[in-house]
Amino acid sequence: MEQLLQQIEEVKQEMAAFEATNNEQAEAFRIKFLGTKGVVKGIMGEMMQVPVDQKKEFGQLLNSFKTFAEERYEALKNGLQSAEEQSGATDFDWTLPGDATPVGTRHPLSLVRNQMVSIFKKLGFAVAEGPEIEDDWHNFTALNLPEHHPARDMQDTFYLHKNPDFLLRTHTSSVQARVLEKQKPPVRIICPGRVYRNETISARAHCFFHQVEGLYVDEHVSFADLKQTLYFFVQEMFGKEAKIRFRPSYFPFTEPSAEMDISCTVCGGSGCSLCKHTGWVEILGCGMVHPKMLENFNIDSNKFTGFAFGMGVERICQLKYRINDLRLYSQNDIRFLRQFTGAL
Ligand code: 2NM
Repeated sequence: MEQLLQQIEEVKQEMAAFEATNNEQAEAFRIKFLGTKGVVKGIMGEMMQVPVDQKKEFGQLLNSFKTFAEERYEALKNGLQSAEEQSGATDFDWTLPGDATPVGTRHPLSLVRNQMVSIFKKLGFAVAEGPEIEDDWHNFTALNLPEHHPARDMQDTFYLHKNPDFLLRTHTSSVQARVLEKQKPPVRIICPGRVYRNETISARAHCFFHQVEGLYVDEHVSFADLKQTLYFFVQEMFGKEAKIRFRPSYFPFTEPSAEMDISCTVCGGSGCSLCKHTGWVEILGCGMVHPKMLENFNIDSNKFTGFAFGMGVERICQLKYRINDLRLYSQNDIRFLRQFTGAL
């Protein structure tokens, strides 16, 4: 037993004196002392010779010996690491470019909607949002849509089966109704959002699309203000060369009402297939807010006037990027979406 104790002491001293200046030397320590045929294993094997009454004491001694060897090995490795850090000598090339994190691209409708919003913000419009599931009052009645107006038809509107007083909003005017309920004029808002109509899906129609509607109510708001606001929008969106024209139209919530065209974005007005050789393409509907609608919100229509407009984000996007099929917006075809990398 004495001999074994002495051997352990010697090995400990040898381990303590062991120096490693590189990985190979540390590995040599591991193989010599901790390897499967190493010194520590060998001494552990001596346990067999130990008399039964001393086994417990010796077992503890051998365990602490093994721990000593393991700790010494860890210390050698750590010493190498910190020496490496201090000298800066690593085999990692810090000049390599980083691994790029793959990111998606913004959806073209988001890009165009964001641009529309930022243009109207320059004119002092605030953004208002509201629910996509609406009630009849906010989507139709409050907006002066008469009881038997075709827009209310089951064919055009998605009603909730269980309670047909609820529906999927057919325009974001419902949000404007909610704002007028709470806020006294002056009101100057735009409402971007998704709207739903019961249409058969094709290249030119979808059961949902996106709108940006605007509303401005104050004293002395005129049709001239409407024209100038929309002209500013068109020049910012399509460039200074873009021209506009108004055609009389009809909407239940505005009187008078108009549709606005811009000079064709493809041919500039000389005539092509996009504008069907008219030189003009329609982009939005607008008008002066109907006095009956103002009165629905207890706004004195002798004191206050307002203008409103509504346009489709898909339509603006189509003209900007020459997209010819509405279904592309919702198919999530990566080949389509990737084309908008870096746009705007
Ligand atoms: C349009 C055309 C004309 C419109 C009306 C309103 C409001 F606030 F009075 F409810 N918002 N948007 C409007 C007017 C929308 O879209 C073709």
